[in-house]
Amino acid sequence: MSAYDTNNIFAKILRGEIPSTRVYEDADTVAFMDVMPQAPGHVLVIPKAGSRNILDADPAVLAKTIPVVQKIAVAVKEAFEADGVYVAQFNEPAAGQTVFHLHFHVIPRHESSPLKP
Ligand code: DGP
Repeated sequence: MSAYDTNNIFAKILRGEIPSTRVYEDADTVAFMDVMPQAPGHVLVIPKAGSRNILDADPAVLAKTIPVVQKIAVAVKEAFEADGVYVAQFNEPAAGQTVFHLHFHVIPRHESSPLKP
């Protein structure tokens, strides 16, 4: 596994070098809208601490990030009047990861447009 690259897109978003639509921020975590949403309301939750993905993440960072994932999931479910919320997280290219800063996808889902298997 490669080392964490401080020039990844999400690190640039954290530093304010690339614009983003932030919907949440605290001392350790940021959430912003995905520019390629899989559904309206698709939010990405990232820790400010740099790790490539969950495989090299500090468990203490994960412990601070997951409650924010929950908070965002509850918020998008309400805001988008969703029937459910999809939470996903990919690690390494073989698993579909394209941006190499740990992130969680939070996507509201509706019965009228269920996820395809
Ligand atoms: P993943 O496959 O899990 O690594 O997903 C990366 C996500 O990041 C993908 O849904 C698109 C999103 N994304 C890529 N570039 C940008 C960007 O510059 N800004 C924002 N807000 N999202 C981005």
